[in-house]
Amino acid sequence: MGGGLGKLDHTVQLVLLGLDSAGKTSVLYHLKFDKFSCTVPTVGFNCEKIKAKSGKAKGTNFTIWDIGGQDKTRPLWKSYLRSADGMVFVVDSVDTERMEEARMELLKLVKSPDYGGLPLLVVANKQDLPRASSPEEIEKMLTLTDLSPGQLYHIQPACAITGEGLPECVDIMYDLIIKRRKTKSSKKKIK
Ligand code: G3D
Ligand code: MG
Repeated sequence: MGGGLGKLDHTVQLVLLGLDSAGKTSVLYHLKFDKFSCTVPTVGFNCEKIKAKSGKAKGTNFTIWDIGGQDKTRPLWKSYLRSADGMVFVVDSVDTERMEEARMELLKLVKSPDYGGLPLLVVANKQDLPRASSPEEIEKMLTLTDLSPGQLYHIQPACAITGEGLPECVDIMYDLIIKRRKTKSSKKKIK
């Protein structure tokens, strides 16, 4: 690893999670190919490697695992978390009916022993649709402010069709991972 605390010079491993049809695979393909690609419901998982092209993360390699969101794959989520540097949780900003289900899944993940305090980026996807809830509303619906005080998180509005908001996701995640690394290192020093 190396590289000091202000820069990441290893490949960053991210897991992309969320309910089925939230837009995870669309987000992944937009990050990879810079354009919208038709998706089919993910069976098993998709994995793509991307290199950040701009911002602070420029030049950093990311491996992103999109693990499907159907009920039967949910028990698999935890094992991917153990080797991850951060979690991206995608929500459909229009689907308020399933927001409670998304909240429960998210909390289950964050509170699981495998989570280990990973930085969390919530992508409020489908912001192009007229009835999309705002990131602030989604933050409330997902009760993100109730997470433990040490849990680093950020909520980012996005649209996986146009790609709006997605380049920022890479930079925000990068920042959160560095922040967490600094906190971990200062805790070690205090001990
Ligand atoms: P998933 O991988 O989380 O299951 P997908 O979700 O990426 O397969 O997307 C599910 C559906 O939502 C797809 O539509 C996809 O085109 C659509 N979608 C994804 N992101 C956005 C977005 O930002 N805006 C809008 N309007 N639609 C989006 P279909 O029709 O193929 O089911
Ligand atoms: Mg998918």
